Amino acid sequence: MIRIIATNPYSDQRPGTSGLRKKVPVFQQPHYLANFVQSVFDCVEGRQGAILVVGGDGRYFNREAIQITLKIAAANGFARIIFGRSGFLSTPAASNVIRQRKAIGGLVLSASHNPGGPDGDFGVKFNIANGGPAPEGFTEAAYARSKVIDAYRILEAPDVDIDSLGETQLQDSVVEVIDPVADYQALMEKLFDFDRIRELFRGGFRFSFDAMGAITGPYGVAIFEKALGAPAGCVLNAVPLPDFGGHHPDPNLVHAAHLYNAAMRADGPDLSAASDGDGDRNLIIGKSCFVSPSDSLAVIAANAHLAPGYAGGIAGVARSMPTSGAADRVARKLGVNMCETPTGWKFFGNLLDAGMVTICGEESAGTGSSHVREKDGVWAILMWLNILAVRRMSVLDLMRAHWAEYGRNFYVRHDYEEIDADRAADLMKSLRARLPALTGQSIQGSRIAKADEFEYLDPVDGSLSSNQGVRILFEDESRIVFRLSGTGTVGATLRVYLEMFEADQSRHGLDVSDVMAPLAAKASLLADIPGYTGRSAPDVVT
Ligand code: G16
Repeated sequence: MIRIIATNPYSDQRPGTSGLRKKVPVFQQPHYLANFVQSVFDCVEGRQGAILVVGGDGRYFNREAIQITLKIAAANGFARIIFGRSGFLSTPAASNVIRQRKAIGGLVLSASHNPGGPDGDFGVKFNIANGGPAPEGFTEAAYARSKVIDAYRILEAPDVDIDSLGETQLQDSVVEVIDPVADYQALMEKLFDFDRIRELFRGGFRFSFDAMGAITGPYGVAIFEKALGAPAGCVLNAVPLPDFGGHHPDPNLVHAAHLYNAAMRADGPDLSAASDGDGDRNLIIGKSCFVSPSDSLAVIAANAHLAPGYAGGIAGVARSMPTSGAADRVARKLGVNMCETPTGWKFFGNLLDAGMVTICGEESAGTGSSHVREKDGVWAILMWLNILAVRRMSVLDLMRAHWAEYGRNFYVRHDYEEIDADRAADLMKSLRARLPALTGQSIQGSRIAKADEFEYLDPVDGSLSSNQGVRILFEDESRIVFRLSGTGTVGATLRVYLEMFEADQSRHGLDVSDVMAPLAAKASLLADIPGYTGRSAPDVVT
């Protein structure tokens, strides 16, 4: 029986860079999740009789959230609701199912790389029919709806068995539980040369993949160990846990420091990799060589043709504005399109749909392609394995060769986390106010060629996104970008992105932090970071 439940709106349900993210206790407030899910559904035109996919990373509160979501979806007229067994379906796998099953869209129950557990984070994100994150117009409409919602529809029914494959009837809807890995694995087998990668492993290639107690464990075991023959046990933390085993499932040099340390040893793995909570991010570290996400994007763009799925070449490359310009150099040489978008995977969707680009990437450990409409951690790792299986050289030698050919974009990101939100806003405001005067000024001996705030005019749908980060561009091609994160749940996170181009090959092996230190000092001075944040050093350096 469908029940209409009266509710009061919450005022804080505005989605950020990637959906609505809050602490678990916030989502556990009466009707909080239901309000948001109904607000989203109210904005989905044509939902009657349509197919809906529900993804999730198995984090704490997922099992309860799935039951609520299924019952609201059934009461809102969806004919079929598809989700992964036990609620597990990585974000890229959900994107694939949406596309393959011609769903109208999907809800992904995840707060991505944010920590989980009773005091951790939870999140909900809506993806549209192309499999990608809903554009800003949609998320703003859902937010507007959430501010006035006074009732939601929900089925009064016993809980659905989410742990057994198969179909069940939920009033007029069919609920279908699928194997979360099978369709995704089939797609990967089409894109990459599994035989060649198997040969690489047979030859003794040493590989380590940390699923961080999150969603990619089952994908890693099925694909790397079982299908490709990587040694059993090379997938670490392979069982998805509600609190990720206490790990912070963010594959960066802080939260995956153990991988980095192992990779720097003489007997370290040839390739170490990791993914995040919901499986869309990736970390790539070769023996004695960390590969920054920006460099990884460039290497993938330059070598994608070595994988069967991309043998015909790529149409173009897109990157978020704060990502380094390393990929631009590759695109220029290949003579393909290069697009620069704001931070957030949702901005790539139109470009991919229009066939303007094939490969996309972000400095925030996200890389992907036109195979789905999300960034894809396991895909990126398979792409690296495929490239290494063909080129038969170490990651370090591959990077050296790449830099020798294109020059090196030294790059680092400094994060100041959980700072006071008002002070962070003041810092950005003060920077913005000084932008017109900064052009032409010198700071510690470097002249500023241009200072502006990035805005993006979508070439496909003509939508304009403003206030997407402050850029300080120097005459020597180095660059500082300041931006506030849109994915945190406590206070504000200031991100400072530093980039410097070096053409001289004899300097390509220099230590990144040494090279970037002068630029970091300029950033600190320009924005008065210590004054506004009370911090003398960043919390996370990636
Ligand atoms: C999300 C988005 C990404 C974005 C990242 C960083 O990643 O999907 O496109 O680059 O946030 O956002 P911010 O700098 O605003 O924190 P994820 O993995 O959290 O979904």
